Amino acid sequence: MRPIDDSPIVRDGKVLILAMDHGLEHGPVDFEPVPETIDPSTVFDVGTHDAVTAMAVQKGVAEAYYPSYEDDVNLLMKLNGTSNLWMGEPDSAVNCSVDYAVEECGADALGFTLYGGSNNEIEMAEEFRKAQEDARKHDVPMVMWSYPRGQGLKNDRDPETIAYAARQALELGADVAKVKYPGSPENMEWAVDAAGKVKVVMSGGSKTDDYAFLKQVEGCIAAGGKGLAVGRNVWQRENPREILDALEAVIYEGASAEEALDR
Ligand code: FBP
Repeated sequence: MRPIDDSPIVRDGKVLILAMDHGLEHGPVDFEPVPETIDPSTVFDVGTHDAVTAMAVQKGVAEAYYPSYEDDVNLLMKLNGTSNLWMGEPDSAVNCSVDYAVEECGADALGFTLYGGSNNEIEMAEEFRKAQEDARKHDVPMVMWSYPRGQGLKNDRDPETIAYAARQALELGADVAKVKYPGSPENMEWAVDAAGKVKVVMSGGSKTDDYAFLKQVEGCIAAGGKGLAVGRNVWQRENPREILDALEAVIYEGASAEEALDR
């Protein structure tokens, strides 16, 4: 198995995934703040920034747009996903096979959502087992969107819950765990420890101001987190390249939020 640090989606041990699966997960409403982003090419253009190590998209977007970007962007194919129209207990349909993602679409990495704590967790974990083993056969890394949620869960950002989410990624064989930021560097450190050798990255979340966002990323890196998987906090900005410049400084150069904004 190729070490994760040798994967094209890793730069100096760190990862910055630009996610654009929101059209499926949330609907077109997420593109309204910057209407040009309704065109996936606009976001792929942003994904050519050096700070971005991979773009996470669903199969349909990959098929239609990635061929124009394969020289400049690494593809992280999201294998499952659900629309916001689904009103049942959290679940995520498997929309793409590993073989199709790697062999037909040229994926450099794979992504899979697990809703731990959902009544559908058992089926989702079984689906993940197949995807993870297929990923190993192709020697491509697997990123788990590890998002506990569902009937039994009161607070999906509780530090213990986030640490459990990070640990689930290790136990089930992911290479990278994408978790919600649990509120402080200390809490993040517990999640990082729980994940062992798995790289823990924080989820971007809804758009906040530059300083608040960069401060969280700084806290994540200080806690041993390995980067970020972000969507709205980048492409809902009028100048997404500016925030990527700042993220590059914080994630790869260890700059503080203040230093990154002063540059
Ligand atoms: P954001 O940085 O915009 O939160 O995107 C990260 C992400 O995980 C996307 O891949 C996904 O579409 C979205 O968040 C799901 O968010 P949630 O399930 O919390 O609504």
